[in-house]
Amino acid sequence: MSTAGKVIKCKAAVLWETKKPFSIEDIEVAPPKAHEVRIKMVATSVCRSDDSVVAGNHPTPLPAVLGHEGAGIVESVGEGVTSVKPGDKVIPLFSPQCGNCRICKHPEGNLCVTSSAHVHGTMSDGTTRFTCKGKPIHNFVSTSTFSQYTVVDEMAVAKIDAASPLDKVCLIGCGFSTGYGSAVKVAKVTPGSTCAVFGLGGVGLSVIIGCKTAGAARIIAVDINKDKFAKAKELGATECINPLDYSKPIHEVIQEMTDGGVDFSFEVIGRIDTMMSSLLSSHASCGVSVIVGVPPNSQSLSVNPLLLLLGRTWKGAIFGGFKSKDSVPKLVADFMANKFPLEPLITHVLPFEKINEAFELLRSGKSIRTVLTF
Ligand code: PAD
Ligand code: ZN
Ligand code: ZN
Repeated sequence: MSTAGKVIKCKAAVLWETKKPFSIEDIEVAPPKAHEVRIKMVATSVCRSDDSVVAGNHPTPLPAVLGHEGAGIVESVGEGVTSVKPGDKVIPLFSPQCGNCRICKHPEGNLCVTSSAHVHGTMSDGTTRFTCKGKPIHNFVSTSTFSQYTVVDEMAVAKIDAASPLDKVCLIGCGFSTGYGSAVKVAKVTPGSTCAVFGLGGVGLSVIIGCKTAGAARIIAVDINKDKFAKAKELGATECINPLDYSKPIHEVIQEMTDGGVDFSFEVIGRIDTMMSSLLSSHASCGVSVIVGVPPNSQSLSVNPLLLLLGRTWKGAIFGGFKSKDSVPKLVADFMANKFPLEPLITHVLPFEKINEAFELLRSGKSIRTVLTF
Protein backbone atom coordinates (compact mmCIF):
# COMPACT_ATOMS: atom_id res chain seq x y z
CA MET A 1 0.00 0.00 0.00
CA SER A 2 1.42 3.38 -0.95
CA THR A 3 2.51 5.69 1.85
CA ALA A 4 2.55 8.73 -0.46
CA GLY A 5 0.66 11.70 0.98
CA LYS A 6 0.39 10.07 4.43
CA VAL A 7 2.26 10.62 7.68
CA ILE A 8 4.80 7.81 8.19
CA LYS A 9 5.48 6.48 11.69
CA CYS A 10 9.02 5.16 12.01
CA LYS A 11 12.15 5.02 14.18
CA ALA A 12 14.71 7.82 14.40
CA ALA A 13 17.67 8.62 16.63
CA VAL A 14 16.73 11.85 18.41
CA LEU A 15 19.30 14.05 20.14
CA TRP A 16 17.31 15.80 22.91
CA GLU A 17 20.28 17.66 24.40
CA THR A 18 24.03 17.98 23.93
CA LYS A 19 26.50 15.65 25.66
CA LYS A 20 23.79 12.94 25.94
CA PRO A 21 23.36 9.70 23.96
CA PHE A 22 20.85 9.49 21.11
CA SER A 23 17.46 7.95 21.94
CA ILE A 24 15.79 5.71 19.40
CA GLU A 25 12.25 7.10 19.29
CA ASP A 26 9.01 6.52 17.41
CA ILE A 27 8.54 9.64 15.31
CA GLU A 28 6.07 10.89 12.71
CA VAL A 29 7.39 12.07 9.35
CA ALA A 30 5.00 14.37 7.46
CA PRO A 31 4.60 14.06 3.68
CA PRO A 32 6.86 16.24 1.52
CA LYS A 33 5.48 19.69 0.66
CA ALA A 34 6.02 21.34 -2.74
CA HIS A 35 9.64 21.02 -3.95
CA GLU A 36 10.43 18.49 -1.20
CA VAL A 37 11.35 14.81 -1.31
CA ARG A 38 10.71 12.07 1.27
CA ILE A 39 13.43 9.41 1.38
CA LYS A 40 13.53 5.91 2.89
CA MET A 41 17.06 5.76 4.29
CA VAL A 42 19.03 2.59 3.53
CA ALA A 43 22.42 3.43 5.06
CA THR A 44 24.08 6.30 6.90
CA SER A 45 27.58 6.69 8.22
CA VAL A 46 28.77 8.70 11.19
CA CYS A 47 31.02 11.75 10.68
CA ARG A 48 32.95 13.76 13.27
CA SER A 49 30.78 16.78 12.43
CA ASP A 50 27.75 14.94 13.92
CA ASP A 51 29.77 14.32 17.05
CA SER A 52 30.74 18.02 17.21
CA VAL A 53 27.01 18.76 17.62
CA VAL A 54 26.66 16.14 20.36
CA ALA A 55 29.72 17.62 22.10
CA GLY A 56 28.19 21.10 21.95
CA ASN A 57 30.94 22.53 19.69
CA HIS A 58 28.67 23.19 16.74
CA PRO A 59 25.39 24.73 17.94
CA THR A 60 22.24 23.61 16.12
CA PRO A 61 18.64 23.79 17.40
CA LEU A 62 17.66 20.75 19.51
CA PRO A 63 15.91 18.36 19.80
CA ALA A 64 16.99 17.24 16.36
CA VAL A 65 17.49 14.29 14.07
CA LEU A 66 21.17 14.56 13.09
CA GLY A 67 23.06 12.68 10.36
CA HIS A 68 24.33 13.99 7.03
CA GLU A 69 26.22 11.15 5.34
CA GLY A 70 23.51 8.84 4.03
CA ALA A 71 21.90 7.20 1.03
CA GLY A 72 18.38 5.98 0.39
CA ILE A 73 15.47 5.54 -1.99
CA VAL A 74 12.85 8.16 -2.81
CA GLU A 75 9.50 7.18 -1.23
CA SER A 76 7.43 10.12 -2.51
CA VAL A 77 7.83 13.62 -3.87
CA GLY A 78 5.98 16.90 -3.36
CA GLU A 79 4.41 19.05 -6.05
CA GLY A 80 6.77 20.46 -8.66
CA VAL A 81 9.66 18.04 -8.06
CA THR A 82 11.26 17.11 -11.37
CA SER A 83 14.81 15.89 -10.70
CA VAL A 84 13.92 12.70 -8.75
CA LYS A 85 10.97 10.28 -8.61
CA PRO A 86 9.81 7.49 -6.27
CA GLY A 87 12.15 4.51 -6.47
CA ASP A 88 15.26 6.53 -7.40
CA LYS A 89 18.44 5.93 -5.41
CA VAL A 90 19.59 9.23 -3.92
CA ILE A 91 22.10 10.91 -1.63
CA PRO A 92 20.91 13.83 0.54
CA LEU A 93 23.12 16.95 0.27
CA PHE A 94 24.07 18.82 3.44
CA SER A 95 25.35 21.59 1.20
CA PRO A 96 22.46 22.19 -1.25
CA GLN A 97 22.71 23.55 -4.78
CA CYS A 98 19.78 25.79 -5.72
CA GLY A 99 21.27 26.56 -9.13
CA ASN A 100 20.08 30.18 -9.10
CA CYS A 101 22.04 32.10 -6.49
CA ARG A 102 25.25 34.05 -6.99
CA ILE A 103 27.40 31.21 -5.63
CA CYS A 104 25.68 28.46 -7.65
CA LYS A 105 26.28 30.58 -10.76
CA HIS A 106 29.91 31.25 -9.83
CA PRO A 107 32.26 28.88 -11.68
CA GLU A 108 34.17 27.86 -8.52
CA GLY A 109 32.01 28.69 -5.48
CA ASN A 110 30.00 25.84 -3.95
CA LEU A 111 28.43 27.11 -0.72
CA CYS A 112 24.95 27.89 -2.07
CA VAL A 113 23.38 30.87 -0.27
CA THR A 114 20.42 28.68 0.74
CA SER A 115 22.82 26.76 3.04
CA SER A 116 22.49 29.49 5.63
CA ALA A 117 18.72 28.78 5.94
CA HIS A 118 19.47 25.17 6.78
CA VAL A 119 21.51 25.91 9.89
CA HIS A 120 18.27 26.90 11.64
CA GLY A 121 17.15 23.28 11.79
CA THR A 122 14.13 23.60 9.52
CA MET A 123 13.08 23.13 5.92
CA SER A 124 13.26 26.19 3.63
CA ASP A 125 9.77 27.29 4.74
CA GLY A 126 10.87 27.50 8.38
CA THR A 127 8.94 24.41 9.54
CA THR A 128 9.99 20.82 10.26
CA ARG A 129 8.54 17.51 9.01
CA PHE A 130 9.38 15.53 12.19
CA THR A 131 7.36 15.22 15.39
CA CYS A 132 7.95 13.04 18.43
CA LYS A 133 5.66 12.73 21.46
CA GLY A 134 3.68 15.67 20.10
CA LYS A 135 6.73 17.96 19.86
CA PRO A 136 8.31 19.28 16.66
CA ILE A 137 11.82 17.88 16.13
CA HIS A 138 14.38 19.91 14.17
CA ASN A 139 16.10 18.86 10.98
CA PHE A 140 19.86 18.98 10.70
CA VAL A 141 21.69 20.68 7.78
CA SER A 142 18.82 19.77 5.45
CA THR A 143 19.57 16.02 5.61
CA SER A 144 18.69 14.31 8.98
CA THR A 145 19.81 10.85 7.90
CA PHE A 146 19.56 9.22 11.36
CA SER A 147 15.92 8.30 10.66
CA GLN A 148 14.21 5.51 8.75
CA TYR A 149 12.52 8.28 6.71
CA THR A 150 13.58 11.88 6.14
CA VAL A 151 12.32 14.83 4.10
CA VAL A 152 14.69 17.11 2.20
CA ASP A 153 14.41 20.01 -0.25
CA GLU A 154 14.75 19.04 -3.89
CA MET A 155 17.87 21.20 -4.12
CA ALA A 156 19.38 19.09 -1.31
CA VAL A 157 19.19 15.67 -2.96
CA ALA A 158 21.03 14.06 -5.88
CA LYS A 159 19.89 11.10 -7.97
CA ILE A 160 22.62 8.47 -8.32
CA ASP A 161 23.28 5.32 -10.36
CA ALA A 162 20.52 2.72 -9.77
CA ALA A 163 23.18 -0.01 -9.48
CA SER A 164 25.21 1.72 -6.76
CA PRO A 165 25.62 0.02 -3.34
CA LEU A 166 24.01 2.46 -0.90
CA ASP A 167 25.87 1.01 2.11
CA LYS A 168 29.12 2.22 0.51
CA VAL A 169 28.28 5.31 -1.54
CA CYS A 170 26.68 6.91 1.53
CA LEU A 171 30.26 8.07 2.30
CA ILE A 172 30.07 10.28 -0.80
CA GLY A 173 27.41 12.31 1.07
CA CYS A 174 30.14 13.93 3.18
CA GLY A 175 33.44 12.46 4.38
CA PHE A 176 34.83 10.99 1.19
CA SER A 177 33.87 13.90 -1.08
CA THR A 178 35.09 16.46 1.45
CA GLY A 179 38.53 14.91 1.70
CA TYR A 180 38.95 13.90 -1.93
CA GLY A 181 37.72 17.26 -3.24
CA SER A 182 39.98 19.15 -0.82
CA ALA A 183 42.93 17.55 -2.63
CA VAL A 184 41.81 17.42 -6.26
CA LYS A 185 39.54 20.48 -6.43
CA VAL A 186 40.43 22.92 -3.63
CA ALA A 187 44.22 22.48 -3.40
CA LYS A 188 44.51 21.21 -6.98
CA VAL A 189 47.37 18.86 -6.03
CA THR A 190 49.84 18.52 -8.90
CA PRO A 191 51.71 15.43 -10.19
CA GLY A 192 55.07 14.90 -8.48
CA SER A 193 54.22 17.22 -5.57
CA THR A 194 54.76 16.75 -1.83
CA CYS A 195 51.76 16.77 0.52
CA ALA A 196 51.15 16.63 4.29
CA VAL A 197 47.83 15.49 5.76
CA PHE A 198 47.08 16.24 9.43
CA GLY A 199 44.45 13.87 10.83
CA LEU A 200 43.78 10.38 9.52
CA GLY A 201 40.05 9.93 10.12
CA GLY A 202 37.64 9.17 7.29
CA VAL A 203 38.06 12.67 5.85
CA GLY A 204 41.89 12.81 6.15
CA LEU A 205 42.27 9.37 4.56
CA SER A 206 40.05 10.61 1.71
CA VAL A 207 42.43 13.56 1.28
CA ILE A 208 45.21 10.96 0.91
CA ILE A 209 43.18 9.11 -1.76
CA GLY A 210 42.79 12.46 -3.57
CA CYS A 211 46.51 13.33 -3.32
CA LYS A 212 47.44 9.91 -4.68
CA THR A 213 44.91 10.14 -7.52
CA ALA A 214 46.35 13.57 -8.43
CA GLY A 215 49.82 12.00 -8.71
CA ALA A 216 51.56 13.38 -5.58
CA ALA A 217 55.05 11.89 -5.19
CA ARG A 218 55.20 12.13 -1.39
CA ILE A 219 52.30 12.07 1.05
CA ILE A 220 53.26 12.62 4.69
CA ALA A 221 50.49 11.47 7.04
CA VAL A 222 50.36 13.03 10.53
CA ASP A 223 48.36 11.71 13.50
CA ILE A 224 48.78 11.27 17.25
CA ASN A 225 47.12 7.84 16.99
CA LYS A 226 49.64 5.48 15.39
CA ASP A 227 46.94 2.86 14.87
CA LYS A 228 45.82 4.98 11.89
CA PHE A 229 49.14 4.59 10.04
CA ALA A 230 48.61 1.16 8.44
CA LYS A 231 45.43 2.30 6.69
CA ALA A 232 47.07 5.60 5.64
CA LYS A 233 49.91 3.64 3.99
CA GLU A 234 47.46 1.26 2.32
CA LEU A 235 45.72 4.28 0.76
CA GLY A 236 48.87 6.05 -0.46
CA ALA A 237 50.77 7.74 2.39
CA THR A 238 54.51 7.40 1.78
CA GLU A 239 55.54 8.38 5.34
CA CYS A 240 53.62 8.48 8.63
CA ILE A 241 54.70 10.64 11.56
CA ASN A 242 53.43 11.06 15.10
CA PRO A 243 53.97 14.53 16.64
CA LEU A 244 54.25 12.87 20.07
CA ASP A 245 57.48 11.15 18.94
CA TYR A 246 59.32 14.48 18.51
CA SER A 247 60.48 17.10 20.97
CA LYS A 248 60.41 19.89 18.35
CA PRO A 249 57.24 21.24 16.69
CA ILE A 250 56.00 18.95 13.94
CA HIS A 251 56.08 21.71 11.29
CA GLU A 252 59.86 21.97 11.82
CA VAL A 253 60.17 18.21 11.33
CA ILE A 254 58.18 18.43 8.09
CA GLN A 255 60.16 21.47 6.87
CA GLU A 256 63.39 19.49 7.39
CA MET A 257 61.98 16.44 5.62
CA THR A 258 60.89 18.47 2.59
CA ASP A 259 63.53 21.14 1.92
CA GLY A 260 61.56 23.96 3.52
CA GLY A 261 57.96 22.75 3.45
CA VAL A 262 55.45 20.78 1.44
CA ASP A 263 53.65 21.99 -1.69
CA PHE A 264 50.22 21.15 -0.23
CA SER A 265 49.15 20.73 3.40
CA PHE A 266 45.74 19.84 4.84
CA GLU A 267 44.33 20.21 8.35
CA VAL A 268 41.67 17.52 8.76
CA ILE A 269 41.23 17.47 12.55
CA GLY A 270 39.37 20.66 13.47
CA ARG A 271 41.86 22.19 15.93
CA ILE A 272 43.30 25.69 15.93
CA ASP A 273 46.82 24.54 16.89
CA THR A 274 47.03 21.95 14.12
CA MET A 275 45.70 24.49 11.59
CA MET A 276 48.76 26.59 12.40
CA SER A 277 51.07 23.54 12.24
CA SER A 278 49.62 22.64 8.87
CA LEU A 279 50.05 26.21 7.57
CA LEU A 280 53.67 26.34 8.76
CA SER A 281 54.37 22.93 7.18
CA SER A 282 53.59 24.33 3.73
CA HIS A 283 56.42 26.11 1.93
CA ALA A 284 56.56 29.84 2.77
CA SER A 285 56.66 30.98 -0.85
CA CYS A 286 54.92 28.28 -2.91
CA GLY A 287 52.86 26.26 -0.42
CA VAL A 288 49.09 25.88 -0.43
CA SER A 289 47.46 25.03 2.89
CA VAL A 290 43.84 23.90 3.09
CA ILE A 291 41.62 23.95 6.20
CA VAL A 292 39.21 21.01 6.08
CA GLY A 293 38.53 20.38 9.79
CA VAL A 294 35.77 22.37 11.45
CA PRO A 295 37.06 24.24 14.52
CA PRO A 296 34.93 24.80 17.64
CA ASN A 297 32.60 27.71 16.95
CA SER A 298 34.09 30.28 19.28
CA GLN A 299 37.82 29.92 18.54
CA SER A 300 39.96 32.14 16.32
CA LEU A 301 43.57 32.43 15.22
CA SER A 302 45.88 35.42 15.21
CA VAL A 303 48.28 35.37 12.27
CA ASN A 304 51.41 37.29 11.33
CA PRO A 305 50.71 38.57 7.76
CA LEU A 306 54.29 37.67 6.79
CA LEU A 307 53.17 34.04 6.83
CA LEU A 308 51.17 34.81 3.68
CA LEU A 309 53.07 37.80 2.27
CA LEU A 310 55.91 35.63 1.04
CA GLY A 311 53.58 33.78 -1.32
CA ARG A 312 51.79 31.03 0.61
CA THR A 313 48.11 30.41 -0.09
CA TRP A 314 45.75 29.59 2.78
CA LYS A 315 42.27 28.40 1.94
CA GLY A 316 39.39 26.22 3.06
CA ALA A 317 36.18 24.75 1.70
CA ILE A 318 33.07 22.88 2.68
CA PHE A 319 32.34 19.59 0.92
CA GLY A 320 35.67 19.55 -0.92
CA GLY A 321 34.66 22.56 -3.02
CA PHE A 322 32.22 20.40 -5.01
CA LYS A 323 28.91 21.80 -6.27
CA SER A 324 26.86 19.09 -4.62
CA LYS A 325 23.94 18.27 -6.91
CA ASP A 326 26.17 18.31 -10.03
CA SER A 327 29.12 16.46 -8.50
CA VAL A 328 27.63 13.70 -6.30
CA PRO A 329 26.21 11.67 -9.24
CA LYS A 330 29.59 11.98 -11.01
CA LEU A 331 31.49 10.88 -7.90
CA VAL A 332 29.20 7.85 -7.59
CA ALA A 333 29.83 7.07 -11.29
CA ASP A 334 33.60 7.36 -10.69
CA PHE A 335 33.32 4.95 -7.74
CA MET A 336 31.36 2.51 -9.91
CA ALA A 337 34.15 2.83 -12.53
CA ASN A 338 36.73 1.92 -9.83
CA LYS A 339 38.47 5.31 -9.96
CA PHE A 340 38.76 5.30 -6.16
CA PRO A 341 37.93 2.87 -3.33
CA LEU A 342 35.48 3.45 -0.45
CA GLU A 343 35.64 0.02 1.20
CA PRO A 344 38.90 0.65 3.12
CA LEU A 345 37.25 3.60 4.89
CA ILE A 346 34.42 1.41 6.24
CA THR A 347 35.73 -0.36 9.34
CA HIS A 348 32.40 -1.22 10.98
CA VAL A 349 28.82 -1.95 9.90
CA LEU A 350 26.09 -1.91 12.57
CA PRO A 351 22.30 -1.94 12.65
CA PHE A 352 20.91 1.61 12.96
CA GLU A 353 19.70 0.95 16.52
CA LYS A 354 23.35 0.67 17.63
CA ILE A 355 24.06 4.31 16.75
CA ASN A 356 25.49 5.13 20.19
CA GLU A 357 28.01 2.31 19.77
CA ALA A 358 29.03 3.83 16.42
CA PHE A 359 29.74 7.17 18.12
CA GLU A 360 31.77 5.46 20.85
CA LEU A 361 33.88 3.75 18.15
CA LEU A 362 34.55 7.15 16.54
CA ARG A 363 35.40 8.87 19.84
CA SER A 364 37.78 6.10 20.90
CA GLY A 365 39.62 6.27 17.56
CA LYS A 366 38.77 2.61 16.83
CA SER A 367 36.73 3.25 13.70
CA ILE A 368 37.27 5.17 10.49
CA ARG A 369 33.68 5.09 9.27
CA THR A 370 30.87 3.04 10.80
CA VAL A 371 27.99 2.47 8.39
CA LEU A 372 24.59 2.09 10.06
CA THR A 373 22.09 0.06 8.06
CA PHE A 374 18.31 0.38 8.35
P1 PAD B 1 38.00 11.77 12.92
O1 PAD B 1 37.76 12.12 14.33
O2 PAD B 1 37.64 10.41 12.42
O3 PAD B 1 39.55 12.00 12.58
C1 PAD B 1 40.36 12.97 13.18
C2 PAD B 1 41.78 12.40 13.32
O4 PAD B 1 42.60 13.44 13.87
C3 PAD B 1 41.88 11.20 14.25
O5 PAD B 1 42.57 10.14 13.59
C4 PAD B 1 42.68 11.74 15.45
O6 PAD B 1 43.52 10.76 16.05
C5 PAD B 1 43.50 12.85 14.81
N1 PAD B 1 43.94 13.87 15.75
C6 PAD B 1 43.26 14.41 16.79
N2 PAD B 1 44.01 15.34 17.42
C7 PAD B 1 45.18 15.40 16.76
C8 PAD B 1 46.36 16.19 16.91
N3 PAD B 1 46.46 17.11 17.88
N4 PAD B 1 47.37 16.00 16.03
C9 PAD B 1 47.28 15.08 15.05
N5 PAD B 1 46.18 14.30 14.85
C10 PAD B 1 45.14 14.47 15.69
O7 PAD B 1 37.25 12.90 12.08
P2 PAD B 1 36.75 12.98 10.54
O8 PAD B 1 37.81 12.44 9.65
O9 PAD B 1 35.35 12.46 10.44
O10 PAD B 1 36.64 14.57 10.39
C11 PAD B 1 37.82 15.38 10.48
C12 PAD B 1 37.46 16.84 10.54
O11 PAD B 1 36.85 17.26 9.32
C13 PAD B 1 36.45 17.21 11.65
O12 PAD B 1 36.80 18.47 12.18
C14 PAD B 1 35.14 17.32 10.88
O13 PAD B 1 34.21 18.12 11.57
C15 PAD B 1 35.65 17.95 9.60
C16 PAD B 1 34.73 17.83 8.44
N6 PAD B 1 34.66 18.90 7.58
C17 PAD B 1 33.86 18.88 6.51
C18 PAD B 1 33.86 20.05 5.59
O14 PAD B 1 32.97 20.15 4.74
N7 PAD B 1 34.85 20.94 5.68
C19 PAD B 1 33.09 17.78 6.23
C20 PAD B 1 33.20 16.66 7.06
C21 PAD B 1 34.02 16.70 8.18
ZN1 ZN C 1 30.44 15.16 7.64
ZN1 ZN D 1 22.46 28.38 -4.73
